[in-house]
Amino acid sequence: MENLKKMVGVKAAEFVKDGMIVGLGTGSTAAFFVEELGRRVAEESLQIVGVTTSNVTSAQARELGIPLKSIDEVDFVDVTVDGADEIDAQLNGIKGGGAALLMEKIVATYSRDYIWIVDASKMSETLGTFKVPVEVVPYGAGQVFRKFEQAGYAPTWRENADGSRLLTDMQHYIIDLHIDKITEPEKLARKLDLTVGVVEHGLFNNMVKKVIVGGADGVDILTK
Ligand code: ABF
Repeated sequence: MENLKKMVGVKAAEFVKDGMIVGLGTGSTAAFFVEELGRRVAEESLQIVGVTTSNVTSAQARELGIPLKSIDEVDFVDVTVDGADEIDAQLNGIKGGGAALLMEKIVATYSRDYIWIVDASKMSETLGTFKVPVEVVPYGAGQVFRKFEQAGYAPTWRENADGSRLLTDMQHYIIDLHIDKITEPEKLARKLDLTVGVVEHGLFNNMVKKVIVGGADGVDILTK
């Protein structure tokens, strides 16, 4: 599996040219992409500026000598490459398994090209195998949780290893929704967007432009 992740991470780096501003995603697959960029910065003097999507990615980029700017220090991002948790046949996706969905969606929003890199296990006909993370402000989060229970979304709190409630980089909670078949992800996204106290959610509908999938017989590039 690691070799598939490395394969798609290296493939995605081919879309990065000198002088680009690059959104650096989160997760183990995106880490291979960032590692490949670091190699090219060191060995080929690739000139880029990185915009990160989480504290974890920032730390990795700094270690690799990739110059970083915040999203507000650039006019736009040329290309963002990120992982995903589940992708359906329409290339809608669920992200946020790594609790970085808010910063990931912000950077993706200001990216001219937006690429997901996944191993083939992430591809589904319909979303729902993976939980839908919903980022909520702490004040009133209990009320939001109860609303989700009443809606039949089988919510659970995202927790740290010690059982305490996880706080995201932006100091919010995450409530994970367990909905078996999400046949209308845009309809669900609208409901979540209209729920007071919800900051953002892990449904990334109609956003990605390319999906690079690593499977047993090589790399596939799906385009939207
Ligand atoms: C991140 O990548 C998250 O949105 C998503 O949960 C994660 C997937 O990580 P991995 O590539 O390790 O499966 O962008």
